[in-house]
Amino acid sequence: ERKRVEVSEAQAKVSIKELSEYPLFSRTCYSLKESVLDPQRTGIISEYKRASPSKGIINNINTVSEVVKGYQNAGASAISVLTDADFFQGSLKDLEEARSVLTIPLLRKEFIIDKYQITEAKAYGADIILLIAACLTNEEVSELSNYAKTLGLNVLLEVHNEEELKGNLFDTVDAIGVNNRNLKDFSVSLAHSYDLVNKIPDTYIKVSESGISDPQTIRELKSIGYNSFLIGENFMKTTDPGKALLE
Ligand code: IGP
Repeated sequence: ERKRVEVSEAQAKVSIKELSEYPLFSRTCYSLKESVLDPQRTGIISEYKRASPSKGIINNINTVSEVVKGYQNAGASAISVLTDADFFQGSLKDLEEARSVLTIPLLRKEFIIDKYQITEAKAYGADIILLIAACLTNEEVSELSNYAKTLGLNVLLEVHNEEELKGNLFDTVDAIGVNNRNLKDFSVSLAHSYDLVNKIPDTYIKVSESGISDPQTIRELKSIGYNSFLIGENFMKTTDPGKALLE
């Protein structure tokens, strides 16, 4: 039986070998850690999010390049671009467009379950991949993060609770993101971030994800130990997302 982490190349139009010949595939990735810890930047990972399953369309006016340039100029430490089409109306083209205007790390925000998607992420200009613990076994997190490292990518592991953290603290993971949004009912609670921060070793960059909408919350999360903040909707729902980050 073919392992799930190997699976999608069999169905793909472009082979892994062909992807590895794309020009962007051979670039050197920016370091997420360095950019997050750079005192000149804000620690914010800001997201280009056109739509979401809970909110529907959030912003279909501002282009990818205008938004991500705005974020970068406003002091974002990294940029997240959704590539999932079904739920978020994103694409690999969005990722590539973001890459072409950025000089900071870029995250491919996707439900990753196999090596093919990681190869694609590199070929389309990502510096960081997301692995969601809720969708993967510990063995899969280990294998996929290892593979990402061989391509020079940074790995952000997303968890919701202690159960998902357990058994996933590999040294091939660079950052741990605590998602404040419950994936089943979309409810948001910062309690997730509060509960887990002390269970994450300090060797990892600690990211609080989702539902963050004011500077006071960021100050609080910083004071309990978070280095980084993943914010999408609060910026995207305005007509000038970069300016929203400045404020
Ligand atoms: C951003 P928000 O509430 O600021 O728009 O959230 C980001 O955390 C969220 O988009 C997200 C996500 C995910 C989306 C976090 N983890 C996994 C898709 C898949």
